[in-house]
Amino acid sequence: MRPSNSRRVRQVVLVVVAAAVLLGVNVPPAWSYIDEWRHEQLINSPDYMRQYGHWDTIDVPEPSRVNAIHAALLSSGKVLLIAGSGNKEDMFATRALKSLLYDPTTGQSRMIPVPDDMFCGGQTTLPDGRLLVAGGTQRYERLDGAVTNAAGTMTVKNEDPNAPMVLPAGTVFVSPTGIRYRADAETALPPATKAGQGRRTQVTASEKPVFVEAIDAGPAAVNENPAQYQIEGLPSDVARNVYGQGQRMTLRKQDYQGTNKAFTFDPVSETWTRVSDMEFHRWYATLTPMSDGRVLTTAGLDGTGEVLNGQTEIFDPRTNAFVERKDLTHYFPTYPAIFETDRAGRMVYTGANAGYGPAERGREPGFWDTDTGTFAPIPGMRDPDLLETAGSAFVGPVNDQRLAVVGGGGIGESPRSTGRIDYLDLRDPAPHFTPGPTLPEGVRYPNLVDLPDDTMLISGGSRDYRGKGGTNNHIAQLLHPDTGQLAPAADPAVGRDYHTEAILLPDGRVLTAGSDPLFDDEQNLVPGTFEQRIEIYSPPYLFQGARPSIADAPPTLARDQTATIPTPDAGHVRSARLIKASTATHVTTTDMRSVALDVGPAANGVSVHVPKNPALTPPGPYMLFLVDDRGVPSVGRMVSVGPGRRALPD
Ligand SMILES: [Cu+2]
Repeated sequence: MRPSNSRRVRQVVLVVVAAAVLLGVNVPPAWSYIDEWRHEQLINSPDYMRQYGHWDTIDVPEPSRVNAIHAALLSSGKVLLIAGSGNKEDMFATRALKSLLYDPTTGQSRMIPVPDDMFCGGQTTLPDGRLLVAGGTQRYERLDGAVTNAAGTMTVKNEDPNAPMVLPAGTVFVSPTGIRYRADAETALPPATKAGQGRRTQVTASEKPVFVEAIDAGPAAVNENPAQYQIEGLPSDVARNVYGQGQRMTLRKQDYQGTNKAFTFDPVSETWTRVSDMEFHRWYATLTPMSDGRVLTTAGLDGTGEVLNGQTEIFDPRTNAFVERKDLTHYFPTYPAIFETDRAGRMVYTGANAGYGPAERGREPGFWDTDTGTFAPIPGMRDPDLLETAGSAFVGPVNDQRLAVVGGGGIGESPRSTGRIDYLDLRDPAPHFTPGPTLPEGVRYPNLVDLPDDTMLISGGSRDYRGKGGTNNHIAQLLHPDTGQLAPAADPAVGRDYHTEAILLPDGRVLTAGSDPLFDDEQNLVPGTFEQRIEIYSPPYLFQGARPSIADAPPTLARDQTATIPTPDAGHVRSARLIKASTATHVTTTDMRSVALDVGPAANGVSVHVPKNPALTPPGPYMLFLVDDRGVPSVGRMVSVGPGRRALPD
């Protein structure tokens, strides 16, 4: 293995210090100065940057600092960093909910309030370029010992087959002994369902869970037994049909709760719009774009803090609504890494996930067929118990159908992590994981970014849970898909553990943001500070001299279309890539993909051909890159690709 950058620097410094000792210079005070000076000299030298690239730290001015939990590249070329409450309960309480629009070409930024707490929601880009964010935080967790009022899940039932029922947030449920509990969210119940005829008619009540909390503090409101609860204020004829069933009301730890709200962000008007609610409340949901333009919505914690039991729904951008798919019931932990394969409707779950769920359920990687609902496990993963907080992504062009699973850690607050990289070749007749290289350090929360030269940047992360014990990995690597091997990249200055993200910019650089350490010191005594600096990586290809250029590009490209791309550098262009404008959060970047286009000659430029298979190119905004014979990419041009197999209107 090659020495890390810091080791290379130390070697240089050793030589300098040895010389200083010979000359009788006072070494100890000189050491740190020489070390730092030599380091700066080295990492800013042209030779170094040509080989390892370069990082630039951006200290965003105070009014524009956010706790970046989510990042998305928009079709405008700007980056939206979403904080919501930013994992700060005081911000949640005062509804100081933020997003920051950052323009990487000018460095300008603008704060845009968000209409609800999108902290830890799911996200993806829609075919028309809007960003969809679904779910987020309805309520912060309460740890053991911090719970003052007994609380629990109320299953609200509606036995009336003729009328839906909406119970507003704040609805009060009364126990058989007269204790009052208040619901923290609205409950919308459809009518009950009827089956059969006449006297054989069977009515099945509709039901929805809602979290309720005793109005009075103290143990008197604890009730460990199931009971039926009346709803305060309902007329008696309605109360016959609508009531609550509580399992137990306790003072135990309460997990985060998800919202059912969903919003889109329009990159043109730069405004948020509420769309229809999800069928389920979700915190830590995964949104996977599908080849037909719809969005598969899976997993999360529900409105009572429980892991969803496999309920799946699909968002349709034509109706702006979610519809449950009752036939899709596979159980996943939160933020499961689910990608669409090159067969429309056939999903692959790499086993990577982030957050919540039992050790024994939903952890196994597999193919999930959304046409049949079946799930087929994929064997061969190394360190299968270290997949929480792992990263996964298509590596190289998506046409090659090869995924990499990178790093990860044990479940929950486990100190264990791995540097394992395993590959999965979906083209194999019997797909199975095969061993790839190992990172120099174990890593949770690695940021993975596909670059236009087909390498993948792996950066950031920490060895222990949320950077505990000062374990942030200050290293970066470039994974080469042709050899399957790693090469060291320059070291980032900023450490990034939990709540971090990275995305490719149209100019070929990579923006990294966020990091939410549990502690700021190695002794784990000082509470952690959210990292608000942005750091941008310029890969080695930006230090090789002139870049090929794109003189013009069509605003849209269709599947199976051949288009001429005018360029003065046609003689040197070797490849063309469409890289999807992706979103990133919690190691779950399900919409990142690079599509290889066939390149041919054309007058005053090159011709490019878009693959016919829609499952390779889900509709939406992409960056078009021309790449020359040295692996140097042009600046990316934003183009819209689509529509899917079920055509979407303009
Ligand atoms: Cu989170």
